[in-house]
Amino acid sequence: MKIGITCYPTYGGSGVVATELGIELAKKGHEIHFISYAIPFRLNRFIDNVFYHEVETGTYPLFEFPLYSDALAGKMVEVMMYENLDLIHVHYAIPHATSAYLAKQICKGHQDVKIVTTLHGTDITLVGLEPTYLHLLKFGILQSDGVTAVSRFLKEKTLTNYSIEKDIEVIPNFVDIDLYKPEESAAFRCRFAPNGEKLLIHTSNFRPVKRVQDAIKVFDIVKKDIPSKLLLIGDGPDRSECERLARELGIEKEVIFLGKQEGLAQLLACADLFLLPSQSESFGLAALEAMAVGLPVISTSTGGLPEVISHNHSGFIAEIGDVERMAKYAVDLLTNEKKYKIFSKNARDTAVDKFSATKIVPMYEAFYEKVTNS
Ligand code: GMT
Repeated sequence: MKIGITCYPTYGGSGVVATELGIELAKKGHEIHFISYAIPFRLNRFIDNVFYHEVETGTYPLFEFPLYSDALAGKMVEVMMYENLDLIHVHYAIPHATSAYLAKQICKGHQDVKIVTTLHGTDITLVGLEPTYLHLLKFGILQSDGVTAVSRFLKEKTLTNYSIEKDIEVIPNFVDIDLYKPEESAAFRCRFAPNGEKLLIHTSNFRPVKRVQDAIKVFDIVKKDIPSKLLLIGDGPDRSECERLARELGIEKEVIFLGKQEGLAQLLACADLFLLPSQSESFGLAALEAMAVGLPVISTSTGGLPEVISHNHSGFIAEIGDVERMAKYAVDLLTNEKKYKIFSKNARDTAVDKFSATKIVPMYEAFYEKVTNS
């Protein structure tokens, strides 16, 4: 098939999923056209069957704000027509679904391009609920030829929050299990934990919804019992506050802020435990990537996380904000080698058995077939 893919190309799970999906589909012989305002950050090399079309917003004295949705629709029209797309798959509904709808209408008569929209998270749980976007979001979903959600939780939220009657297929996120894999002697481990300390890790975009401060509070309790370090990867609005908190708690030497990093798999492989204390999380791709490396995850019970992490099996789940309990779980695992090894294996096995590209990509292909034949 000839497939267009639109996503947010910068840091963020939806862009990662969209890019990895495009790469996997290209490997299987599909022709993939990414349409976005920047090259998706995991598309950092030449890949056969993959093309990239940049959306230029341009400027004009009248336009105080860039006209991104229109520019995107315009670029979609070009790619739909000149590359003869069968389908366009947009990731994160706002504003991608409505831009795709507009492009499809313009192309009508020339060709029938199907629209698939994948709902990822705050497009449904936060941004879409704002009065400015609510009607657009609902329209974009209803006008899509096929809609998928990354978890059962997100599907239910969509149907109830927006009183929508629409078939939504749950297709979970996936991970490259050959890239994200356990490593016996992880390269940088002794750089971060030179004296054999345990290494806790968290990766995110440091938005308030991630509650990164809770990861620091959990670590502060854990380190009183166990010599350990906390590795924080990523950047965003809460970073300064997190650095301040680490200084206030007097643990700034043990909390290592690495900022944005590319070689995430290697860094995860250095660690022992992944912390994800989020306020809201429709899936938790970061947790899945950690599990694939063999890290048990300690998370909150929010959103789709319980669909990824099994409590007392591949990790532990606590209430949002219950840092004491999360710390207790962490200490429990880090002081019981036998239990830790079982959890670590369960985490890797879950990623391989339920969330590998081999399992999930064919689900998208089957969905595309269904949509194009409807
Ligand atoms: O929805 C967002 O806040 C952004 C989005 C993204 O682009 O990173 O994250 C969501 O999509 C990811 C990929 O499907 C999920 O793993 C995240 O759980 C989800 N984030 C939230 O629900 C907060």
